[in-house]
Amino acid sequence: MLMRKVPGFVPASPWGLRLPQKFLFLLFLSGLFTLCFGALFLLPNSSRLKRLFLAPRTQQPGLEAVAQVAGHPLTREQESPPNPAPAAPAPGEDDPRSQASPRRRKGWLRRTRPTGPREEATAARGSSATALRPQEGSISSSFDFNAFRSRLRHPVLGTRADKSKEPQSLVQSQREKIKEMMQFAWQSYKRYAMGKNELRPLTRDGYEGNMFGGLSGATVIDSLDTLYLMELKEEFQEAKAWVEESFHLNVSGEASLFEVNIRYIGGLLSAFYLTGEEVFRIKAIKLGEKLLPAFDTPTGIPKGVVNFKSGSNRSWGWAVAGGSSILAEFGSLHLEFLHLTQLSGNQVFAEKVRNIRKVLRDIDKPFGLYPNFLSPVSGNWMQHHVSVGGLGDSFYEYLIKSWLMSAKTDMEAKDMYYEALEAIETHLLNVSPGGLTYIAEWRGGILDHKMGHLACFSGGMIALGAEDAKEEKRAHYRELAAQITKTCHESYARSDTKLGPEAFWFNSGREAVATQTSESYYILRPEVVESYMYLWRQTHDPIYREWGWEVVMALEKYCRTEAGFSGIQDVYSKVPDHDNKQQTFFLAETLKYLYLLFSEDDMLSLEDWVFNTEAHPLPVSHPDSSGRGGA
Ligand code: DMJ
Repeated sequence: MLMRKVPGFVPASPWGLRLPQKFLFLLFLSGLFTLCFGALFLLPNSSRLKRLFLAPRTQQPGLEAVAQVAGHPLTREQESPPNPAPAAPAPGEDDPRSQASPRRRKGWLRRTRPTGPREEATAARGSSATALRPQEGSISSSFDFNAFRSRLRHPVLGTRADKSKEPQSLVQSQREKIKEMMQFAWQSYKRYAMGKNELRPLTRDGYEGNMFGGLSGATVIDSLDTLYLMELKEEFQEAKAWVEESFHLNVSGEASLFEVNIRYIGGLLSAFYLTGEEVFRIKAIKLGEKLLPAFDTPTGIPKGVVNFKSGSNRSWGWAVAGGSSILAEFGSLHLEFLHLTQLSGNQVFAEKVRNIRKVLRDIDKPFGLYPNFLSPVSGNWMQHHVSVGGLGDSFYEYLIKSWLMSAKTDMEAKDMYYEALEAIETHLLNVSPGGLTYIAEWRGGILDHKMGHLACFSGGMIALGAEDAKEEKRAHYRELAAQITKTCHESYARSDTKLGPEAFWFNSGREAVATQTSESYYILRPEVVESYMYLWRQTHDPIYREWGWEVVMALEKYCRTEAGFSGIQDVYSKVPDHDNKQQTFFLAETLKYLYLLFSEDDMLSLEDWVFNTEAHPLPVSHPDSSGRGGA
């Protein structure tokens, strides 16, 4: 139909609307659109829609990284974990339980020596992009993995040329035996407890414990580098796949700052430095951020327990009426936290441990000794109990290792270590009537003539530090290290099982033996074989391999069960009463140190690596050709 123009007549639209009506209609439509769009932001968990609409802005990786570096470590997991169950997916994550478990990534050793930045970038994209969840995959780093690897003095796994005098076939078969033990420990764990923190070999199930704040898989993370080192390739891939797919940080329990640091962060950092796989770096940093609330105290000395949900902290109830932080705990963060800063670019980690160092350097020390309990509120010692065993041990270890890890530039750590060692020698060191050298415990000037199994790491530590002592002290420290290690061996040799008790005394004619049944247990601890390993590397005296082999035999005889290794209740009984626990440090430390004891010196050379207190290797910060340190 033809519409004829009639003056003064405004034609209606096809819907019969006139211009003012049209205008009103359009206004209404645009209002409706604005309302709907705005509502997207009010919907719960609208992040996916936001991403859809705002992709170019919110997905800039740089922005997130800036927030991290600026010391705003709030992660989504920290903000409000919606589900404390560790196996549940994080918000926005796909449920890994619904995915087929991919068996993949052959050729694992290829990544150990990336040939160039392009290969590294490709590998990082290829392996990690699939592995990392959206919110976990975006911590940028200026860390140059290839440059770091090129600064190492030795191939990571050594050149396989054992220079010892023993017949190669013997050493090789001993090493193979230890590898078989690791394989058995891992496979038993995998079969009965995969993803749980520890295996209970008698009941053939898993155990979570209460130290890790709801985090799972402590055995997996503690095992990664040992599996890698022993070239248990398939097992390493299983462990790595579990980290990629099932290691969730959205947990909300209470965790031990110390244990999470030495086992999880240490394990992840080592796995990263050994493989260059991004998944380990990212998860280590994210987990490090979750530990930061522990440091919110007036002195900056962290409390022992951090609540992953609320971000609150507290001291252990047993630590001097709940008011103290423990020397070995807050004193054993330095190595890992410096590496967290190196790998994240976030200075906050290094600042935290530098502050701890400052507090400890400046405080008055009774007779030059460091007591085990310090108030995180006042910064004063809370009790004059000094020990190189439990509660104190790894603080001393981290001083000498900080010096070594800094490529011998951290003079403060060096000075503090040798001063502390002098004080220990003057006030705690003793020789028993039977001629055994031991380090006693000190309670306000009174000595307990006992050594804990934990204190037996000190032989290795003193050996490690001997070389950099004043010249006139070097031989003395080497001898002291050998004597202490011999005493610890005696504590093994004097038991019926040839395994050592938790604590042994030097009283009333009985030496290097436990005096109470409550101290007669052995829980697969590493400290004695740790010292054998350091002493072997320093002296090549075959006695250390002999002693190490005695331990292997005893472990096989008394601790091996059908479904894994277990601690025993009484080292003085030939009928083993198993404690039903395969400790994570058995795989991280005991078996690793035994394996290294029967390996050539340049496998994880001490020129390139320091071991954290859970035996996770962390690299020395060798300077580059321009003289700049790697860390
Ligand atoms: C490990 O977790 C570490 O070695 C820590 O420093 C002390 N004790 C256990 C093993 O005995």
